[in-house]
Amino acid sequence: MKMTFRWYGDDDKVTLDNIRQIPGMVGVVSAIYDIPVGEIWSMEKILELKNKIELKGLTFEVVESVPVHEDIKLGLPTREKYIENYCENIKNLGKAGIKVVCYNFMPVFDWTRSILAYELPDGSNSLAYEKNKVEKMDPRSGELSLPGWDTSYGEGGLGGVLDQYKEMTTEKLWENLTYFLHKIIPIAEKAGVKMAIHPDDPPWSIFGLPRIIVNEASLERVLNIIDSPSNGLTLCSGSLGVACTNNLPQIIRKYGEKIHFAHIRNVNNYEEGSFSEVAHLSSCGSLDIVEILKAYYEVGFDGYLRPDHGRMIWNETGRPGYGLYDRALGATYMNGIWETLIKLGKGDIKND
Ligand code: CS2
Ligand code: MN
Repeated sequence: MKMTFRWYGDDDKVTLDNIRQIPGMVGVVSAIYDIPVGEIWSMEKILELKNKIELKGLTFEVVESVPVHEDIKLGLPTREKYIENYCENIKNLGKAGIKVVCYNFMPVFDWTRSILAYELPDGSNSLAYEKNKVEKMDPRSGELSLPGWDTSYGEGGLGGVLDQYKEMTTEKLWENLTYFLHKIIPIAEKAGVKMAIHPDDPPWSIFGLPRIIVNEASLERVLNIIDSPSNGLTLCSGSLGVACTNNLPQIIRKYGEKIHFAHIRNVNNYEEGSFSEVAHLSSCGSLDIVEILKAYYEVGFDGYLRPDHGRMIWNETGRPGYGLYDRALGATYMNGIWETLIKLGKGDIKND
């Protein structure tokens, strides 16, 4: 397991100097943020980012994310150009030594929450999703815009994109994903890059838009589209874990070799469909993080792992879900579990 940390580049309040001081941190997960979705990331920009990270003694081997242009998800004729550009990006990233590219196939919106600073009993705050509130929201009203979203909606604005999705069905979206994968996976194989699809967050349809990467059956389906080491998964415990029917340790044991990137986030599921994000410690939420890491250990996971969203604690302010302190605590907690699993496995710690 290689412990990594997400970094949003020079605009991030969390610095590379902060990150390198987290014990056991080996690498940074990042992306180029100032190039519009669908355009080509130049070799120059990629190498500049890589050098910046490596100068601090950290590796840069995972990109999260190379966003997929809406025209590809919509299956429009214009997708050809965007798929070509996507392939160029994969080639360039491969040349720069990137091993894993994370992406998602969610129509229009990335992760969705109803509140960015939900107060937890200990006075910290985190992202939360209140089913009743989301159901009443009108995405066209503009009342909702979350930091993870790309809001460059093109000429027709957000309303225009939503209109384009009016006829979209779950099956059609699967067809468009299949088409995309048939084009990009052979390129990724040649480039030595492993593609890793991130599950939909939350894993159910919102605002009438279909969502397809939601459970074990969808992971099976995506992997069956093309059997290749380059067609793999980002397994996000927090995204899948808000649906109580998703058994994470079971999924990890089943698809272990296809999981290239692990996101560990804990969530507190109140009622089906409403949750808040919490500290990584198992007892703080609904997920058993030890069981999850044990499953990774048992399948011999040697991919990349990162603490996913954390709370805001100790008066920190910044990008919701992506502060320094709580994610650093999460990484340290997980490193402790991992060290214990290794020592138990080697017989260095006796159970009696
Ligand atoms: C989120 C997403 O769960 C997460 O990691 O913060 O923004 C995620 O990075 C994208 O959906 C991956 O493409
Ligand atoms: Mn995630």
